[in-house]
Amino acid sequence: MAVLRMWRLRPACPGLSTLLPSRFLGIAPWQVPAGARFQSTSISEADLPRVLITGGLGQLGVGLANLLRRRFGKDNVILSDIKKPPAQVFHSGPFVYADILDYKHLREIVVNHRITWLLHYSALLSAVGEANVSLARAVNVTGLHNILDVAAEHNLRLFVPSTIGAFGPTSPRNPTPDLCIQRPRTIYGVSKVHAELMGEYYHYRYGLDFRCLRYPGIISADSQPGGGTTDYAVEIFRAAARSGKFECNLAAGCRLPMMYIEDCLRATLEIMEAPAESLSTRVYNINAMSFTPEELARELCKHVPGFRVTYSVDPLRQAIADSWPMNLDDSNARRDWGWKHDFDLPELVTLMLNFHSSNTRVARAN
Ligand code: VAH
Repeated sequence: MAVLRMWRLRPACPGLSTLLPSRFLGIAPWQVPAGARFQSTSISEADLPRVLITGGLGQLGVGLANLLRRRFGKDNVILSDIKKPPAQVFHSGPFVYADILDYKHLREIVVNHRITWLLHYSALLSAVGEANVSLARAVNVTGLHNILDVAAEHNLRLFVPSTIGAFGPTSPRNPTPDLCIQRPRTIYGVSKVHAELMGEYYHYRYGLDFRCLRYPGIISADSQPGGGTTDYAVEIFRAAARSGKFECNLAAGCRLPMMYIEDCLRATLEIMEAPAESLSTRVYNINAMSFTPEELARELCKHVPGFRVTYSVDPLRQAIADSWPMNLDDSNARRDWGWKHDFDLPELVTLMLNFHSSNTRVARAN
């Protein structure tokens, strides 16, 4: 059934007549006192955000929940997904079922848990999105619309991650600035450009506190990637620790921006806590390092002598990667809210191999 978005007249401010979806039924964002500003210093109990993370069982959700729970208290951060959580996730803090395609249920969660911040990670990534375009459109576009509406209705501070995938073959690639042509060639990239534009629209039209970072490929040790084009850069470390060889599905010279997960999660918390007046825009690039598979393999060989990489290029992933930036210009983020990365390629390789080597030793011992 097509959702009929009836809009109802509500004055946003003198002279500006603004329409709101009748399904809001709630109070308009501007009628709710602006959310407390969360400084990176001590926060009073009353100012602690009540956080909901959607898509919480993906590559970033659990790590993000752990970081925010350390900052704001375990019970103030609710992880959600449509899948059952592993036991250790379930016992690490509040977890709820949340289907972003079920708008009414989303509203119930926001109201029942007194949510004030929403970090929205439900999405199909680049490669899996191309394999199921209709599902990617539903989750990444219709799901986002539900998130925007519930955030505007309840005056939430909303974070939606964007990606290097929001750029395309006609974007400048090295470096890629915050503002430039964006004509991505994947449903993932198109949906993320849509998310950026819709988030900005809701910000300027309804006062929604929307914040967005364009992530590079994120490299994590204790969580799996979600079916993207940069997944090789996660999988190669486990292979190096376990077998000493790896078959790479991108070309040896394919340069992409990458970031260690700790930098990514810290940047997300920092943008969420940044004073609104420090933000010159609502969508920022963040950058850390940029490497090719052969550069990564060379760094790995310093730790794993004899490590061998063979190449079996996946045409789909290679075509996507060839349309993406090689480096992001993140000067606006560094100027506006003090963003800076901590991990470069040598530190990344050391950290990732230490994790996988210790896990491999444990696996062999058992
Ligand atoms: C993907 N890992 O490859 C994701 C990410 C920067 C890329 O969005 O689709």
